[in-house]
Amino acid sequence: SNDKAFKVIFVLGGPGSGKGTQCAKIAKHYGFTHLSVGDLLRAEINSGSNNGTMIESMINEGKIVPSEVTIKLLQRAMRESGNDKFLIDGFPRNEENRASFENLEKIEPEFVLFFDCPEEEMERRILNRNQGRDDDNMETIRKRFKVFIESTLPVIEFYNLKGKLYKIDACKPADEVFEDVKAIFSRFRA
Ligand code: UP5
Ligand code: MG
Repeated sequence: SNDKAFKVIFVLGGPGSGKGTQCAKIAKHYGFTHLSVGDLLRAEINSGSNNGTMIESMINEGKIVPSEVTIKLLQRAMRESGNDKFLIDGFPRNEENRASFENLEKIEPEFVLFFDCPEEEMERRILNRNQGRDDDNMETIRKRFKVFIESTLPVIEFYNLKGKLYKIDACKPADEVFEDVKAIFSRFRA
């Protein structure tokens, strides 16, 4: 837990919906620290950590890594950033992630962005990305889509019912998507 008044925004959306792309723009424009939990997990694999092999096999199966692991990585990154406002990209991915983060950190998100994009477009984007990600193959992509629908959509619906969800059409060009993002952030400027 923490005693500082951290501001957290969760950024959700299917695989390849453009979370990372939009978070980079938001971070730059509004001074948030962008924490992609997928990137933190990949860094953990590359660091040769004890958990590396487990994390790697879960990512290759499109499965959700237990929140004991992801929340520790998030806590460390938040502490090391020195910032007090965070875009948490790709987390919480299931109900267990959501409840654990809330219980441990005693933080609720300010709001939640949902980048909504059809699967055909997400698939096209992932297959064109060419960044050498081990999970960017058709077999794993299908598993990632399935896990998103089964586990992450219910979290998105949870925040929708709380009135905290902002759904954005992510199918447009990235700059147009960012215009819609800015319209949402402008309502929350203190
Ligand atoms: N692109 C972006 N926006 C575009 C636009 N508007 N028009 C056209 N092209 C656009 O974008 C994907 C590609 O599309 C890029 O080439 C981009 O240029 C282009 P990107 O911004 O990278 O999309 P993003 O949503 O970030 O896609 P990503 O593949 O990173 O999403 P995933 O949710 O699949 O991946 P993540 O890294 O978050 O997680 C990977 C795995 O880690 C998970 O499957 C899971 O196994 C594990 N994980 C956990 O277990 N727990 C966690 O909490 C998080 C991850
Ligand atoms: Mg990403």
